[in-house]
Amino acid sequence: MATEQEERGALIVFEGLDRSGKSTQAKRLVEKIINSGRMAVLQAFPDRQSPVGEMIDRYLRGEIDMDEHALHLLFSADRFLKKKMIKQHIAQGVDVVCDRYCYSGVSYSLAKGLPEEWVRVTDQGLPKPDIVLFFQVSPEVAAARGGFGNERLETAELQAKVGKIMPTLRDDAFWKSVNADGTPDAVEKEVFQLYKELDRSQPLEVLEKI
Ligand code: DGP
Repeated sequence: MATEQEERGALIVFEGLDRSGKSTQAKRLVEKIINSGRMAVLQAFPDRQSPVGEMIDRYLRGEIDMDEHALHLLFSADRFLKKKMIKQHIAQGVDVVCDRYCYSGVSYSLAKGLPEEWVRVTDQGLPKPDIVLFFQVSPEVAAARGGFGNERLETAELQAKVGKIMPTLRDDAFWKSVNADGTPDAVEKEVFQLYKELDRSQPLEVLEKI
């Protein structure tokens, strides 16, 4: 009798603006996957607990200053340092759910005025997401969800720029828009429906262009 081939895990990325609800929904998805009998892990970027992420965290909280190019590379390095973990989990059938990925990296750095060609290459070679769930929230709903936090990049001006840039990175082959204006339960349902439609029949790919 032929042995049953185990399905690989999937790489699922949540992207969107601050206050779009993506962190809450990324956590909910992991719980829902686990409750449905699969294994899943959550990976937030930046990973503020890692040595590289700790430097980013200190910058974001205003404790240290940093050259913008160096900061961009640290964000990319933070993601590359998780490449092995992501690939191993996926090979073992574990889904990896990322709260932000390289699309935040490119959008924020472009919003700050770094050179486009350079910004777009530093994450090439990362595992390619099977799906990017792009959280779209209307300005009115975002405003009703409260003010920005106190961190360095949480200004209305920068967020507005990021909001214009991020949708331009869209790749219709694997980006899906999520209406993030809905109730948490409605958004959770929409996300899980998209999750269930994932195609795991091909091997995990490498991100060759952003
Ligand atoms: P979060 O922990 O999700 O609130 O993200 C921290 C802040 O860092 C947030 O303002 C967005 C920003 N950010 C996330 N990823 C990147 C990145 O790769 N590059 C840059 N420049 N900023 C990022």
